[in-house]
Amino acid sequence: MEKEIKRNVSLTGEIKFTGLRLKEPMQTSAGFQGVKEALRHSFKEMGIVRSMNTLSQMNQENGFRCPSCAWPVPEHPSKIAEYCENGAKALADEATREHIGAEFFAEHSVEELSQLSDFELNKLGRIVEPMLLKPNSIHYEPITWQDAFELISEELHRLDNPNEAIFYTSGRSSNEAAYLYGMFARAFGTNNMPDCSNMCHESSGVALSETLGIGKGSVKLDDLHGAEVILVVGQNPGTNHPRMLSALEKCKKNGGKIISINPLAETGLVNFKNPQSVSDMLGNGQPIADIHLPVKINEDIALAKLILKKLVALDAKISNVLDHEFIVEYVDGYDDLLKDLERYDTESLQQRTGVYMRKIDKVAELLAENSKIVICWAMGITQHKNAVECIKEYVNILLLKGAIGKPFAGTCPVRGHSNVQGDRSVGIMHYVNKTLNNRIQEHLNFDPPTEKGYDTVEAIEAMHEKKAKVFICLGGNFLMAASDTTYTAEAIQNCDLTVQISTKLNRSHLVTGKTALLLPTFGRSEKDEKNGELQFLTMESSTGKVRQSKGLLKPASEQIKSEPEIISLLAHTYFRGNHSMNWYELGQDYNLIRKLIDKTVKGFENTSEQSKGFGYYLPNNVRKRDFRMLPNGMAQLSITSLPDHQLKPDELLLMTIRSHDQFNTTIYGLNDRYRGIHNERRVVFMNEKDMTEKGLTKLDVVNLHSNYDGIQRTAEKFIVIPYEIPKGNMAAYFPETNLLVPYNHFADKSQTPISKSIKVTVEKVS
Ligand SMILES: Nc1nc2c(c(=O)[nH]1)N[C@H]1C(S)=C(S)[C@@H](COP(=O)(O)OP(=O)(O)OC[C@H]3O[C@@H](n4cnc5c(=O)[nH]c(N)nc54)[C@H](O)[C@@H]3O)O[C@H]1N2
Ligand SMILES: Nc1nc2c(c(=O)[nH]1)N[C@H]1C(S)=C(S)[C@@H](COP(=O)(O)OP(=O)(O)OC[C@H]3O[C@@H](n4cnc5c(=O)[nH]c(N)nc54)[C@H](O)[C@@H]3O)O[C@H]1N2
Ligand SMILES: [Mo]
Repeated sequence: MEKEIKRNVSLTGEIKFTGLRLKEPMQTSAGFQGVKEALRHSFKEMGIVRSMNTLSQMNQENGFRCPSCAWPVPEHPSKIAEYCENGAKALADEATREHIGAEFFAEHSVEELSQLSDFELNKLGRIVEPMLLKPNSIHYEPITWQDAFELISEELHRLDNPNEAIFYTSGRSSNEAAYLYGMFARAFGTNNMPDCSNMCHESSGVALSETLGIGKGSVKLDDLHGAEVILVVGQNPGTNHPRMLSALEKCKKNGGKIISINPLAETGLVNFKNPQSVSDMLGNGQPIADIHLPVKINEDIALAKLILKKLVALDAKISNVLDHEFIVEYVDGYDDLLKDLERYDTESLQQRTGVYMRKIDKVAELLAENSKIVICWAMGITQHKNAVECIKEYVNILLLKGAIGKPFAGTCPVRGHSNVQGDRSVGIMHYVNKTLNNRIQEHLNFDPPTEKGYDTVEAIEAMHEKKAKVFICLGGNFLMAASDTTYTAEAIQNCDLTVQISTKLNRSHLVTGKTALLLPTFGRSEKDEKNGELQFLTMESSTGKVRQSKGLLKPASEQIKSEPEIISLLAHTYFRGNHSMNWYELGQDYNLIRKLIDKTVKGFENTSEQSKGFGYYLPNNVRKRDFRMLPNGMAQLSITSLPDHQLKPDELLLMTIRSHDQFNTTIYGLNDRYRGIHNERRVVFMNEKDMTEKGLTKLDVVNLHSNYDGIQRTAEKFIVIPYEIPKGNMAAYFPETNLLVPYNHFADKSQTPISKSIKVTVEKVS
């Protein structure tokens, strides 16, 4: 046994300012500037010819799916550009010509690399060969693929119990890779499959399952185009789902109204220039949001209750404000809801929201007059203690309006990672799905485990308590994505073996278990050939459509392998032929994987064929007003309560948000140009009144502290930026602020960390 050492690795990199330049927040998004920015990134990373050829294939019929967000592609994508600035950045990021391998790691230890910032780490480039970090070393060294598989399999065989292993998935993996991975975890004997959804839309899954019977959204892209009113709640589409703005614009052109509900007036919702429309690019852009409600952080329940009360009051005066026919036939809990709403008085609800009553009245009127209503939401709603109730309260609005299961109306949880929804569909989940388990028994001929596994929070706790010893990650950057960076680091470092199947270097590769493996894999844009046959993969969009993706670029190195092949070879090595599935052949021909998906996963059918062209929709009962999945066969109205944060006098609520130049923990650049921030990430946005109360002035430097259960957590050195944000609220970027999020505070029922409402105090340091 090799002697192990304690590595002196940094969780933050050296904390330094990079040279803030402030400008006015921007009034319009995208347009020429967006395209220019996109091309600037692509050319720098990929070279001009390679960029143009590759971008022209992104999201086109026979091309590859954008690796950025999960927004659906229209049936007739624009030939000019069916991508956005941030999609192009995501592509440039994975298709970079910078590479790192054995020589690089021999020169730089993990201790030294950990001093770099996340931005600097990502810039180093693609990992091009498998690497091993031994227990007594601070340098990664090369290892052959077969030796890597043998090492993992040996560690897995050594465990006393399969539940001592954890299999994490980030949402960029294809359906094929995720399916194989999920089936391998089950065949190995565990449901320990935390995934990025746990930190993301888990709250949506729970709330929608409990109210409507299926944990996914119900709208298709065309529904947004024809909606009369769209609410965009807790979401920043200008940065995180830019192609969604085209759908909102189309809705407006068709006469629809857009309402934004967000503590911040995010650029893009205010004004938008469509890069696909030449006339727009020359003009001033379109104002997207007709009404913006600057709700205080986590006061959405108060706001939605107020809207509901107003709708009920209007219904008493005017006919057809609420859809009584729909309610009688399909909805449970109407009388109870009405009785409960009477308990709240209008003025105190309004005060909590911080929004002018006349603006709320306008929204209530719009909702009263129209019935084709779509509600879109993202992390501003899902990452609070009461996230599930928040979503249910918005579903209440849709149910009273009968805006479910008919054209141009419904739920639209806007998913994050480009295939996070697909990964769930094909079996990445920590809970037990009985239907799936029965089909596994029938078609894959093995008995899957029947005990619930760990989600993200439970996985961290289990590793911390040394109940889990092997941690395998299919993509992602678990250390920086999860809450409570210090605690999570301790947890990971307790493991005997950590394995990262990744494209680019991140901090989860440096803060590791005693032994660590780095297994480099293909990006979405790369050509995947097996035995002379060009392979394709499939993904599911936010609206439940399954489509093919075919990469076209030469892979970053001959020594990297595709995700499905890596998993198939690992399983093949682990089982050595003693299993009902032929793992080896599955990694050589992905059609074989799709055949198994079709057999075992509900709704998938003839996927190799049907996913061609513009793909096919998975069935969705809510679209047919079929609520038989629910206990009494009815959609459920919910009674929720108002949050009580019990803020101490000096505490403010902090939301951790994304800048315009990042994809989750991958930092592409240091600008957040829509918010007027250039060349700096260590900033905190504050209301000027809060600044005055705390004796702070613009550009002061502060430390942020959170205090939960008697434990003080600190994130150091942020520059104070006065900003239009409700009083009592602050915003700063993740992952720098994840140090502040206590691992054991999360949403009820979904266990999603409270990343959008952290109680924080501010300490001036200079
Ligand atoms: N370019 C780019 N695209 C991405 C990503 C990325 O990092 N970069 N990440 C992808 C992923 S995984 C995801 S999940 C999505 C995330 O997409 P978003 O959810 O848009 O991302 P966030 O930056 O977390 O923004 C949350 C928004 O909610 C608002 N908000 C915060 N708290 C509240 C609240 O209490 N109530 C209301 N009404 N609003 C609130 C914030 O002001 C902010 O506008 O984007 C995906 N797409
Ligand atoms: N405080 C705070 N924390 C948050 C959030 C927040 O809003 N606030 N948001 C949460 C959300 S919504 C999410 S989804 C999670 C994200 O959590 P993760 O999905 O774990 O994190 P990412 O930053 O998306 O992962 C980036 C890494 O994935 C790898 N990668 C990229 N492309 C590929 C690929 O094609 N294959 C493989 N195998 N690897 C690849 C690269 O090595 C890259 O460094 O973070 C969560 N954490
Ligand atoms: Mo996400």
